[in-house]
Amino acid sequence: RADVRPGSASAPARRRAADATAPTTHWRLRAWVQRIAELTEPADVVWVDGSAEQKQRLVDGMVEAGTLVPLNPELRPNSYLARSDPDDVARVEDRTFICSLREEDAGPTNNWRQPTAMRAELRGAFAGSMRGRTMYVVPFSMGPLGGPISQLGVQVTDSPYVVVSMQVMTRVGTAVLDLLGADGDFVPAIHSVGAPLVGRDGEPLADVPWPCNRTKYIAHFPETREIWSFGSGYGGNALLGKKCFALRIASVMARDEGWLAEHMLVLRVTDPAQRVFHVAAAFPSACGKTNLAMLRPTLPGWTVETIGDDIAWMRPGGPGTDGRLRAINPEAGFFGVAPGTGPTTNPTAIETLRSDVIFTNVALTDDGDVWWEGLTDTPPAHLTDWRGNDWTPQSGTTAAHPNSRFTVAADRCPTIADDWDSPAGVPIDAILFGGRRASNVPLVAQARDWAHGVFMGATISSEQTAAAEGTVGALRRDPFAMLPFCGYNMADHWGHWLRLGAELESRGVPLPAVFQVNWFRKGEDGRWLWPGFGENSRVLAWVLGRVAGDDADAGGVLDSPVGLLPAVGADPAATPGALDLRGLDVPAEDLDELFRVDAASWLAECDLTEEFFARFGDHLPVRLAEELATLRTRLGTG
Ligand code: GTP
Ligand code: SPV
Ligand code: MN
Repeated sequence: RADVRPGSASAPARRRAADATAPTTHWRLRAWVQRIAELTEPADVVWVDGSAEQKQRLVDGMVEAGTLVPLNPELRPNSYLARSDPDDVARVEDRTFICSLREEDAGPTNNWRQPTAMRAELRGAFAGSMRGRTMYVVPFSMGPLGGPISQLGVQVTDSPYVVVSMQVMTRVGTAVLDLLGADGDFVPAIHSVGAPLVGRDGEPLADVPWPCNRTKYIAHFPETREIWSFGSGYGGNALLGKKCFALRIASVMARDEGWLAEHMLVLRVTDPAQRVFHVAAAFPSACGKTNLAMLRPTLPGWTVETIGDDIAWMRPGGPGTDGRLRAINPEAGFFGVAPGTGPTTNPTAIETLRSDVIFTNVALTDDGDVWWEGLTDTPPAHLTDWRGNDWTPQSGTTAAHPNSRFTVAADRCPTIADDWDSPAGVPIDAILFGGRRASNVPLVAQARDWAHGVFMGATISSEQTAAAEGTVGALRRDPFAMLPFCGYNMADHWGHWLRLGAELESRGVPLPAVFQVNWFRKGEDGRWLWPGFGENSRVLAWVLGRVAGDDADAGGVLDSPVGLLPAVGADPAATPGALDLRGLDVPAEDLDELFRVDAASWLAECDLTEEFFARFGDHLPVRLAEELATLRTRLGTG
């Protein structure tokens, strides 16, 4: 603990004090920590060693401060509830900035700020922002320690909630400093909740259980690979290893170095013949990644193991391998959506959440456990809601916030693969792109080739969810499910995918097969047409049958304008390539509707795609304009 109390020290003295306890010889890291301490003026500086003891001290302190409510240890051992400020409940996309040197490198879908101007603004916000608080220094690894696909970062933060969450979500502590050695590279990530406890004139300011600031900045400097986050303590705004590093900064690294950083789950499927496949899937926020990653197949004989639920880093295998794309999960925990998670929808998650969980913004039961919409069919008669108010089923509000979440270590998950943290990753056989679409998009369609697959990814649109501030339900383009997460020009991202595919193909390396899926199509009466969840195993089975080539020339596959569709209604035993619907109770007309391709609606969508593509000017890869033309031709015009 280094004492750097305000008023007690001049700037150089404060610097020296910040450095006094640094457990590393890494001079750049030490100098950076000193500079941030000088700017933010914390009362002291604590290096996070990753130990259980230090973590427990932080948890105890948060319980004392009212930030964490301990849950009933008999019902939910070693678990806590945090209630955030009601204005700090989700990612803030309109306050998320990509500060590349050139505006066109951020592209039309990111908020760009000129880096020098943004630095000046940030300095103003961060000046003295940690006064009276402890600044924690959190060295972390995204991916297994020392792995060939992994990357290191150091986050400073004045939020103990963030420190403890980072310890669940990433690998944190002294082992990372050992890897950094005296001069290793790391991504610097500065975080402050922006709520000092001492005013500019030295007057004390009151603390609250969830400090934050009305003004927020989630700023990224792609060229210098820095992250500055101010004003929020929530999720992707504050746990900087996650979206800020593992997607926005890592996507830039990946572009420069020939790999991929994607908003994707990764899972392993074993079929009844014991064949093993790996699938990566990109769905926008709150559109089903965690659920698919933890899927319990309803099809007999199939098993699914979880590797990751939110982010995948994929690289072509190096010398001595088959060269295929291999994926790791760079995280070490799940920050999952609570509402909708129940024993019938996601029993695996329910088991994962038995103990050792931090819940945020769910409801509290009278016996000290948690509840959220969808956990049980019938809500308890009385709850304390996510704002801390009395709640009954008559209240007319949700008891849990729609973006309430659980934070839990990956190894608590009963379906986690034994080798989920293998540094070399797993070879990817299939890639799925999905979204939340009440109409138009079929349950599943296969891309005819890689470029068509990239087109599918580039044209995803999805109804907006509560994972970010904004209008829930509004349809928007979310290419690759990366709209809020791509650290550079989105069209260049498509170009990067096309180039990587072409390069692998030219080396004779098999590419993953690409599919579009949609679990969320609705009937005219507004109900889901597809039961989803465990039944999605039927779609996985079809996808992997395609990958394995089981249906060659069997006629079970239909060549539609939007991609290859499974035959529906045929006997899958007699017709390989047909969708296996045995034992499923979905009316035939619903199945027809699930796969109906309405040419007029699709042509209207093509017009919107053309407008969307036009925003990217000459960054748009020609190949994607060609794919759009092909789609129009297949739909019957052009
Ligand atoms: P982020 O963590 O925000 O990236 O979300 P995610 O993509 O991991 O989504 P998640 O699996 O948490 O699901 C979000 C919501 O969609 C939850 O309320 C789920 O219950 C619901 N959901 C997931 N899969 C399905 C499905 O197959 N059908 C239906 N109807 N709902 C689903
Ligand atoms: C998402 O919004 O995609 C999430 C939650 O996974 S957050 O960590 O807040 O980004
Ligand atoms: Mn996500």
